[in-house]
Amino acid sequence: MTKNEIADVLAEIGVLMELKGENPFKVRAYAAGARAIEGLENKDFESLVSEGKIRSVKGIGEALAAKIMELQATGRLEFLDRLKESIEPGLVEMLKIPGLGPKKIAALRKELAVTSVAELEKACQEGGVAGLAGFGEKTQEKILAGIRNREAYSRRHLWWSAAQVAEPILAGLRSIPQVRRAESAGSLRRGMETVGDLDFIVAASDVAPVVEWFTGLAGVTEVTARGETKASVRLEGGLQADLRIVPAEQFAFALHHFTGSKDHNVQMRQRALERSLSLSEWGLVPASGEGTAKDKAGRNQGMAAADEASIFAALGLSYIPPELREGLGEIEAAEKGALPKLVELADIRGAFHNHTTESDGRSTLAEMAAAAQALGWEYLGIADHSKSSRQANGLTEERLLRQVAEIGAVNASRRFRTRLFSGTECDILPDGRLDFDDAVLARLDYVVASVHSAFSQDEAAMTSRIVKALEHPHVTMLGHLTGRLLLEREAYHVDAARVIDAAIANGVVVELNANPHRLDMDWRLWRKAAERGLLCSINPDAHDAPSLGFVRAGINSARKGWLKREDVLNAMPLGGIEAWLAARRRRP
Ligand code: DGT
Ligand code: CA
Ligand code: CA
Ligand code: ZN
Repeated sequence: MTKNEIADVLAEIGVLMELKGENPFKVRAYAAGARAIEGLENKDFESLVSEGKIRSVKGIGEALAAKIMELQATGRLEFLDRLKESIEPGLVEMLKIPGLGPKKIAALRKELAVTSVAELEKACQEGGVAGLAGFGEKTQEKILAGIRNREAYSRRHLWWSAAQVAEPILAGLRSIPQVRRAESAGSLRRGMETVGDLDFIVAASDVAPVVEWFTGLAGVTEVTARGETKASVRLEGGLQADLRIVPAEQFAFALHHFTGSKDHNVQMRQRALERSLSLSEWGLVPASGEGTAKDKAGRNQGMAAADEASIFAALGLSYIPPELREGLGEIEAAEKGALPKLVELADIRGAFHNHTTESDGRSTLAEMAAAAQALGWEYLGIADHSKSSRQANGLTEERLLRQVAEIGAVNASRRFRTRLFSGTECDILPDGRLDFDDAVLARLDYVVASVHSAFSQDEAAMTSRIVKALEHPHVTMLGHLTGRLLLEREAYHVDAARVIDAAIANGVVVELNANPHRLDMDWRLWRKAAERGLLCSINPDAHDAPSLGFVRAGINSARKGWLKREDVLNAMPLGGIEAWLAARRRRP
């Protein structure tokens, strides 16, 4: 097991023990132990373990050391298995309800004897939760809302996790000898932030082996449909996948149809009708059908299309990338040849919102820099949390300035080809002030300002709080505009239009947080905002080195928001960025 996987297990033990209401000192020891090993470089961790010296790390006692060794050696932990068996699964499920931590759940179990989400819902409806110490009416309402949202959330999946499931299936389909072409379609291909189900379109010379392979996939828990040319399966984790197999000459039409969106398809079909043509998943044929050749199945023989571009061309349109197919004006733009040249992953030259082990990240500064260099990035901005974010181990002024010095030294050493910038993810305090003084902020290359507290403020208070921060001369960009966590937590109340106005007026960049759980600011707001001059920074908000790759999810949303390379700050080369940051700091 890797260092971070082991840290996850220790943290999980801490949560489960707290859930059981066990000794707070023991609970804290596991949380602290997890943090302590996260703070080590991978190679140091590995040598400490192999030399049996992990106890020498501050915060790792005898009991933890033994567990770490067992995990490292066997990849399992008997203690954890037994701990899990001793807890009702319903209690663990409750952890996913916003506002419910292990402590509160333990109290609910003790006072009301609830052990399942259904029992908890009933207790809330009967008003029993509001009466408990530390709960109250508001918390009770929030729990109920959380339980209701959970049902809607459970029907969809994050794009990122869906893509991870889809990729090996697609590769597998393509490796079947009878398969000529295979693509994923649907919302996954359109780069939607969440995905209902997977859609695969396959052109094959023989259908049976493809259906056989697909329904027999490892991870299939149920075959929900099996037909001559299609199949649907449910996969572990609840994701459903649809497969459609078509003759090669229909492939482009089927791919276009099942990519959607529905609105886009309706408009495309309408456009075809205006040209006396009929567009469907089968093909493009004369609408009337009078006097046209028929195929073996009696359908009108239509045009051939080797690819989707030919379908668009047949309707007088330039090629519309899948991300734009939402029925939001892409067809009109394609008709005029006015589609934007969308930003691409390869345009990204660096990123600004990233954490290290100094706050709540799990990779050190050097590990982050090495990962950025491996991606070929010209620069990497470090923006650890600020002091008010205590839950995230936010930096004090002293620690921040020490980090600035360290970053300066790393840059001077030329150890990495990637240039590091020192920043902060500075809390916007509930009254709109920043968490650091001007004198400290002035020492940084840039400042990301974010809301991490007082989420329940009303819209007016939250909006003026954020606007006030944007008016601060040291603020370079706004972090995650709404604080939403996709399929987990609703956005806080904020007037996005007013915030966008303020950002434009003050020359502040707004982040497109590319963490797959956030994708915030939402793509639906970007097109208009960018047209009005708002600059976007696609920020992975990485808490470990591999998560720099989250920019890929951010690119999906940026493209859905019609953004071009010029709209994206971190598509600028290093020289441009240095000049831009310097100009930004000189501004009155
Ligand atoms: P999802 O799965 O909810 O995230 O969203 P999609 O877009 O993947 O929807 P899905 O899987 O139900 O269907 C895939 C595509 O097939 C959809 O985007 C458009 C097309 N499609 C499905 N049903 C209809 C329909 O009733 N009318 C039209 N015009 N297109 C449809
Ligand atoms: Ca779908
Ligand atoms: Ca589907
Ligand atoms: Zn943040």
